[in-house]
Amino acid sequence: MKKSGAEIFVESLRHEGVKTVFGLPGGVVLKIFDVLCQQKDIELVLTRHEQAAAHMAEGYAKATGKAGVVLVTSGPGMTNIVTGLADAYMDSVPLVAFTGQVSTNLIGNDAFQEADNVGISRPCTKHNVLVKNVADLAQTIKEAFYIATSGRPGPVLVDIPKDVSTDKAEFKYPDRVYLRGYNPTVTGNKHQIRQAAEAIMKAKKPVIYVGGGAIFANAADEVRELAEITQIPVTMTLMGLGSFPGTHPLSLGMLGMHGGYWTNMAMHHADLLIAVGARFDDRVTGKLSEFCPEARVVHIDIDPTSIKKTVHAHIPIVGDVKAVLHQLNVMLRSMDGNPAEVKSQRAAWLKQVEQWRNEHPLTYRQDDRVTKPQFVIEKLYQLTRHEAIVATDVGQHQMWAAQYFKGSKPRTWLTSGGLGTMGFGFPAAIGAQKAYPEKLVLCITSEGSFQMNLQELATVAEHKLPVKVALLNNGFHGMVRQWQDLFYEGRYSASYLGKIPDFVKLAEAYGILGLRAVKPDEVEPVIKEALKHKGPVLMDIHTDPYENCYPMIPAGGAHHEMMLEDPPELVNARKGGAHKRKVDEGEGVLPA
Ligand SMILES: Cc1ncc(C[n+]2csc(CCOP(=O)(O)OP(=O)(O)O)c2C)c(N)n1
Repeated sequence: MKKSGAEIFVESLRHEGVKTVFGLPGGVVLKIFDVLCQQKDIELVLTRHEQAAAHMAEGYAKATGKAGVVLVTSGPGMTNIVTGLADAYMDSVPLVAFTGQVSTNLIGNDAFQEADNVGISRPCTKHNVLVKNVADLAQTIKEAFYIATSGRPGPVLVDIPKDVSTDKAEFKYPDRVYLRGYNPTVTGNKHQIRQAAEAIMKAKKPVIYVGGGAIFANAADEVRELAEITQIPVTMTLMGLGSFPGTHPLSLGMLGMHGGYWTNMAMHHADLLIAVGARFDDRVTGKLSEFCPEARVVHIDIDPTSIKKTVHAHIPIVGDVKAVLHQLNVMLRSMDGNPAEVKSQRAAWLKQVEQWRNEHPLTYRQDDRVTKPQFVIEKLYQLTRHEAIVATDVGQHQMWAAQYFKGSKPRTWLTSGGLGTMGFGFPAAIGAQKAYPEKLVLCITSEGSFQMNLQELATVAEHKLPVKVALLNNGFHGMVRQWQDLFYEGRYSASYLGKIPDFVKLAEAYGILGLRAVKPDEVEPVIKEALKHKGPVLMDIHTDPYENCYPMIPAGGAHHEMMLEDPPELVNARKGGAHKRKVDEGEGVLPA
């Protein structure tokens, strides 16, 4: 029996095991929404803004490893997901976005709510396609899921014209995909893996540098095995956090612009860098010409175009990170049966790293008047017993969370790395909570980012999703204010957020619990109460408006050129300069 395009759509999603779709309806997708509401296998989460639907799907995908699914209408529905697509593209998140399109006979006519969805999304999708005939729909959906989740994952957009959703065709879901020219390499080249193993055995000061690719490849066990058998310390990118336990003695935590002093020093002095599913982003490398000046580089990545893109790889290995690390570990074990010997070889290097860590650990000064943001993150970390899935927004709070929330498991750290999208955190947390209703999901955000998608308070309320939002309220676009203090003589151009809503009342307006902590001694009781509460909670936690995030590699600086605290000019300026005036005028000082 023939089925309509809308029925084929739903059947195809069923075949892909899709349980949740995030979206918002409109004229050209009404038929699809109509079929969706008449079945029970796939739940539709109605979001209040399409951008949030895309970030929810990202959160879902990052937490589960499965493709997140988005369904929106043509025109503004599609343009509203562009940020989510670009975000997913930069962070290699598997996403399948279905967009409605005007009927095929109207395409190109500037029809009502027409947009060139394929053209607009081309630079920010791994693949995109306009379905012109209902007979192609099932095959296209099969390919979309395959492309989104295989190789280096990424977003795929499928554009479905209105008539394609209503036309009928025989339905048969394909059981395999063959795409000429798309065949990701899985197994690594043995010769290159042997070279890498030999380099590791010779190295005196090696560092393993892990990116988000290790998480998508489910390679955490292999990373740990590599580190432990070779006793090589491990640093992670912002996207790689969780791929190696942050509390492990060999963990160096995050590297790069706001990485640890000891971490960046280890990078600067390393003689061998083993890059695993990482892409040498500029926030990681700092000044390229002085990046790891003494190191030979082994670069393992599924995406050949990532290799040698910015940093020369002496030993490039293309392949699935999990498969390659397994091969490498087997080879290393066969080369060296005595880990204790390796340990003694590494002792001097590990001692040096420890010395750097002791010289300049992460620090902040908490008094009993103003709450330091780092203190809040530490409290959240302790009181959630390190068990939470954490989604963050973008800004200072994100960097402090990366520094102080030492994740131990992959897929429990959801953040926007490549695009740095404010507004990502709250919907991403909702997506993760939808995937794991029973788990503790925490959103660490700040008033700037939160206000970019706060309408989704309605979604958590409606679906009774118990997301705990910790909003570190410093009254500023804090990261912007930090740069203005450091590099623009304290001229706070558009960083001060004058009119901030009463977040407790806002939460209550949506029917959820709102809590406030103004003083440091109120922080712990508020977090405890939030964690005890069964439903969603919005915690408005007032933090020091003028705290800066360190260490920091200033733009254009190298790993060994970190700023560790406010420079004297800033301290002095705060006493009498422009910065002081801003404080005197009451800017950024939150009401008690
Ligand atoms: C959508 C978007 N717009 C602008 C920026 C630039 N930006 C980066 S951090 C930041 C301030 C973030 O403020 P807030 O969310 O309050 O976090 P805080 O730095 O105070 O912790 C801005 C505006 C961005 N990253 N994303």
